[in-house]
Parts: sequence; C-alpha cells; structure tokens
Amino acid sequence: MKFTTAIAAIAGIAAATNASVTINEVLGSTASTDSEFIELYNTTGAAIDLTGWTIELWDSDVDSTGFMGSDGGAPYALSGSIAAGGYFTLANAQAQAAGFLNFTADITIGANSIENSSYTMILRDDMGALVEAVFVTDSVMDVANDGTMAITPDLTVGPDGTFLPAGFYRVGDGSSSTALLEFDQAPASATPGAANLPTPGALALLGLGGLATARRRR
Ligand SMILES: [Ca+2]
Ligand SMILES: [Ca+2]
Ligand SMILES: [Ca+2]
Repeated sequence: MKFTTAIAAIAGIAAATNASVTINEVLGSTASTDSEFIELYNTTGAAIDLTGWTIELWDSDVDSTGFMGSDGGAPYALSGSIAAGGYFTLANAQAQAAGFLNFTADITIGANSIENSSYTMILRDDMGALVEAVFVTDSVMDVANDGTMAITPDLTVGPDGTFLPAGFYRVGDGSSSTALLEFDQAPASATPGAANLPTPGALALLGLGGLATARRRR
C-alpha cells in the first residue's frame, strides 16, 4: 500500500519553472481596496542581486479603456537581493497588517497596486530582459500583453469559475503547476515570504522519508 502511494506521489511531482527567479505567489483581487502581495522565489543555488530588476503590471482587458496601460503604481523597482532558495516580497500595508497576513514585506507598495481585473505581471532583470510573464485572467475579452503587444505568457492563471482569481500560488515553490488562493483578504493558503504549500505528492514523499533528501539538496 505504501509502495503504491509512493509511485503515485512521484507521478504527481510537477515540472519546475525555467526562470532563475519566479513569480511564486500573488494575491491581488478580492475587495475594492484589498490585501495585495507578490512573492518572488529564487530557484537557483546562489543569491541574486535584484538591483535594477522590475515588476510590470499591464491591464489585459481588451474592453477596458486602460487596455495595455500600466496598472497601479507599476513598474515596481526592486532592490536588495534574494537568497538562494529564498523569497522576496512586495506588499501593500493592508496585507502586512495584523488581522490580515501580518508579515513584513521587503518592499511596501501602494494600495490598489494590483487592479481587480485581468492583468499581465512581468518580471524583468537589470538588463530589461523578460524573466517571466504571468497572465491572470477571467477568460473573457483578455489578452496577455507587455504594454506594446500581445505576448505568450509563461504561465496563465484563471478564471476562478467565471471570475478573476483572487490570486494564486505555485504548488511547491517554483513548480509550473498552480492553485488558486481563497477569495479572502487573508487566504488560508497564503504564505508570503515562506514556502508555498507543497504538492500532495511531495507531502506523501515527506512522509516516506523524503524530507532528509529535500534538506540535503538545499
Ligand atoms: Ca487589488
Ligand atoms: Ca476580462
Ligand atoms: Ca509563499
């Protein structure tokens, strides 16, 4: 029985993203003025200097007058560094407050930084090269874009039923599979600045002694 479980667990491991730094978790769209955060994750074994890196947010609703315009206060300039296998967070004050997600972000962004309608979030490095593009969509009249043209995103998230997802997390840091965050200003599944919830398969492996292996890899 345990052996069968292990096989299923191995089959359930998701492929990792190709990006050195990945957009690992985002909460953006719940109430009119809402908790918002963006979590980056360093998939590599070395620290990365984020000086000069940026996060862009592009309105992706074709039927909006702001289509292909920059959302909120974006682009956001990053600074500091992200440790090997570590996290870097941007969040508004509300998300960081007690009673909400109660954490301290690396960078505080303004209220309503992530529009509550479809958006394309683009991470660029200090050379302006695209590191990763994530498209969050309600699936109606939406086009992923970089502010000048339609693009093919690295990851598409949504819809949540017929709505724009509140946010998402990669199921296991850096994984290419995602799950949606609960439609809540402090989602139970949200882990800003900490490890995302693992895959059910990873959980099973941990139960079978995989934890020691996972720790050795770090
Ligand atoms: Ca929002
Ligand atoms: Ca739409
Ligand atoms: Ca997390």
